[in-house]
Amino acid sequence: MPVEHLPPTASGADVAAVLARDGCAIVDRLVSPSVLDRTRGELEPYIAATPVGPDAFSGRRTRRTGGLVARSETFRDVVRHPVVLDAVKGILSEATSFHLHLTQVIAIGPGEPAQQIHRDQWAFDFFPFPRGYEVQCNTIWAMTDFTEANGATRVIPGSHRLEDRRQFEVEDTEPAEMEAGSVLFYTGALYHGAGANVSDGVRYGLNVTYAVSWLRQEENQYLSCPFEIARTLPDDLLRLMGYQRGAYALGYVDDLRDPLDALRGRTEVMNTLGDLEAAQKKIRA
Ligand SMILES: O=C(O)CCC(=O)C(=O)O
Ligand SMILES: [Fe+2]
Repeated sequence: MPVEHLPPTASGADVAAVLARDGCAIVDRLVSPSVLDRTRGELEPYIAATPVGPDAFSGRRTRRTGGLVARSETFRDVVRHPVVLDAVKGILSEATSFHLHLTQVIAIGPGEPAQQIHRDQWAFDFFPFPRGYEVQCNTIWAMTDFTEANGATRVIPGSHRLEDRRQFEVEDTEPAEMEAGSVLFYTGALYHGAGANVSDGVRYGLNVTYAVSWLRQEENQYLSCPFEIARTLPDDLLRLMGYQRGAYALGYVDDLRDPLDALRGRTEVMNTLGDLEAAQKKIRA
């Protein structure tokens, strides 16, 4: 079964519906490729300085460059694309809130073999989340065209419903081919992996993942983005990065202060009402 492609006019709810059904979806040309070219241009010195991976899973011919909120101004809009945020909210609807999990340019060099097929949510120490309960929503933006030859992500549509810890081969998967500017969504439960790059060019993907805010972030946003930069960022971006309480109280600072207030140097005690109401609703549900 191939990956479903949605037009650039799709809403976040449309994407979430396909994600719930298939575990993956592509939105074609959601942004102009020039936006991702600009992002890549801003990141180029960091990408050039990034060493290749230390093992087969990371990819010995693959560079993974992170810290993107701090390093690219254009990325700060990409990470908050409204269709993406609506889709993430839709698929992670069981949780009170979600946050950024990791930001990474994945540059797969020529000659890189295919990555092992896996679920990204195995990162949570292989905890067996209930089937159908999604905790993570991933995006990978095509900075260059994604073709089968250059290492387009390989996916198994519908596999988010399968049992855990399965082993699959590349032959069981489909390449998520898409034009630059398009974005592949896949949940943390979907079996997938980076494809082999048998072309002579580098495949650039922009991997931005989101998770429910009661799980620890894979990329530590508080340390990946220096405080001097964080203090200059808008509130909604900071909340997305984790400067907010997850659920009712997770992540508060000292005397029940909101993390954003703490970052901004404000001293008042947090207003708990909004989250308390949400928590009480869950108890009643
Ligand atoms: O780069 C890709 O296409 C996917 C990479 C991936 O799945 C991973 O590193 O977890
Ligand atoms: Fe993955």
